[in-house]
Amino acid sequence: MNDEDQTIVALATPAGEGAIHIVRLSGKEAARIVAACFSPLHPERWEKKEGFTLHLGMFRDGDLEADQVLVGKMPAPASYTGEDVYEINCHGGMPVAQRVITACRRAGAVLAEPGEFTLRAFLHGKMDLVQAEAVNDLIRARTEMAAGLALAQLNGGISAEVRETRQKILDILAGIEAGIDFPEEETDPLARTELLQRLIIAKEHAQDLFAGSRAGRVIREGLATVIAGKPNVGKSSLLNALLREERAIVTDIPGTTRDEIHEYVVAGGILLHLIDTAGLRASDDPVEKLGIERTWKALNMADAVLLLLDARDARSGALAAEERAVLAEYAGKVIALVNKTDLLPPGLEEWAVPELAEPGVCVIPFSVKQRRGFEELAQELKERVWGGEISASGEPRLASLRQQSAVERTLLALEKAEEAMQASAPLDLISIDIRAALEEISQITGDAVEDDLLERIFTQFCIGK
Ligand SMILES: Nc1nc2c(ncn2[C@@H]2O[C@H](COP(=O)(O)OP(=O)(O)O)[C@@H](O)[C@H]2O)c(=O)[nH]1
Ligand SMILES: [Mg+2]
Repeated sequence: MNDEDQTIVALATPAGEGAIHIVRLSGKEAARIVAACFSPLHPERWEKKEGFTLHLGMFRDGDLEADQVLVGKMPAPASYTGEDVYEINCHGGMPVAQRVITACRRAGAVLAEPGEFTLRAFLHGKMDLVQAEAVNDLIRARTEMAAGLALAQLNGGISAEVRETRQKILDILAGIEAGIDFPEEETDPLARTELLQRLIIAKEHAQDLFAGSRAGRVIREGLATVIAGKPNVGKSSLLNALLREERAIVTDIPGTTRDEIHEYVVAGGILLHLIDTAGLRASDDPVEKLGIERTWKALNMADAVLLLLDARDARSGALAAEERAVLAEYAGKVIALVNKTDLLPPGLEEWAVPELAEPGVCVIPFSVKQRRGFEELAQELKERVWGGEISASGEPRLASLRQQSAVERTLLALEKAEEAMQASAPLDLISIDIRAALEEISQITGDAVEDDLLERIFTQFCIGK
């Protein structure tokens, strides 16, 4: 990232041709740079120095007329970044935008790095880290729901909840430190009971945040849904049917799909991140073997596994070792789709396979060919994600992996502290866990962060944001 003293400039609109382009400028020198390049049509209005106004005029790069532009003026500290910000609306061709940017650079601005405007907003206290991430999520949202969630985060509701939990942890820490400083209280059982109660309340708050973040991640990133099964059971056919396009190659030759295919689709209001995989079987083909290794890795990472079985095998009880292994190892994530039921003699639908009859395994009779079972599948996925109903998209929750991991680590530290407290451990030992919880939760909103974390977050942004 650039030095904070520097004034940054970037194209805020997508590169290409359109009605207008917007060039953004932010920093200490922004006013001077614009003054050097911009000749307003109505100088008397421009000179009034009123913020949040638009001014027509000519933008110049030295003697060259760069473009006729509309300049938006947003002075510090009420601007997006908290610095003086100017937005130059120019005509929407790349050479025109390029001229405006060049003019700004010649007058002293430097090109912004991805996310640098939002980083400055964070550094100037205009928003916390959850809100900053929400800006990027809003831009990248693939579904209405994801956009709704990002907007809810941007409004700061979830940040307030995180801060409330953080405050509770701080209070406990203060209570414990008092106990350490005044050892007569250390032995006071009343004080310990009180601390334990407060600890349990803080833990419950963290639990709620964590539970919410799971659904949040699904909304934001999609439910990682791996389609697995033996070669030729119809995995790629299912992917194509869900996408309603011929995305993956489907043949009756076993072992056609060797590499993973990733696609996104909305089913039952849920964003599915679909992963079609190489069929599971013992193979001597080195390429297919690599593919199969990837399948197992994908299964480990999956939120849900659609295990496709061939209805004819499922009736005869002849499951392959690989199918049994998936059922056994990923029982909690598996939805068994017994495919090609169209090939069964009519009226035959009980599954002879004991593993499939076990409670907890969801089995759906299916036929990609006849589009049978898709409704039931969507219903089951909804059930798993929301417990049946789609929750209001506007409800604020944590969502990114970063936020989810931090709240999980907070929770673990609080659980450890609770255990230690129950076991009557000395207060100074317990305080170590409470401190760890405090550090973790402070990372979420950015009340305490390391620079490399900021770097990691903001480099994922677009330039100009
Ligand atoms: N009869 C019938 N054939 C199917 C069904 N689903 C897939 N197939 C066929 O099964 C063969 C293998 O399908 P494919 O999707 O390539 O299987 P994959 O190896 O698991 O990806 C193809 O010839 C498909 O047309 C189904 O529901 N019924
Ligand atoms: Mg395939």
